[in-house]
Amino acid sequence: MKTVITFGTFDMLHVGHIRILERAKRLGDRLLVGVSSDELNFRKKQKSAIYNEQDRMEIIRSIAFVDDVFLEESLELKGEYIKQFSADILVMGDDWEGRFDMFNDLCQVVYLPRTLGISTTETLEYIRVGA
Ligand code: C2G
Repeated sequence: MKTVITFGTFDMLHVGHIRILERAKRLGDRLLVGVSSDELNFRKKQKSAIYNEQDRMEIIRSIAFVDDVFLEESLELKGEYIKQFSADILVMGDDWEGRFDMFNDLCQVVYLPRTLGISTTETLEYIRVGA
């Protein structure tokens, strides 16, 4: 039984999010998703997510190939989460390429290519100012 773990904000869920979760699940048997807390998200991006952490977790939990969801409270706790959930593989988007290589001694670290042409930031910008 191989456990895959991944992390993200997953605000305003879009197909890029779905595709990375689907590919992550295919690498193992069980997919756990750490959804970043509102506080962590604000610290990381200096702006609030549109959907709060409870709603973002509820949405991710409802995805058929997601087995469980937990709140990611700090970027620095990744190693603890990997150990706590006995994860075999850490999956991150390639926008984080190289940033989590230090966890290679705890589990396999895999960076998957992002889906091009879609992001929550660009969608919000489009809604705000138009094309
Ligand atoms: N993603 C993707 N394609 C996109 C947009 C996002 O594959 N077009 C992936 C990202 O690479 C990430 C996941 O979807 O792996 C979640 O993306 P975000 O919500 O932007 O999460 P992020 O802010 O990168 O949070 O601890 C790490 C952070 O919590 C990751």
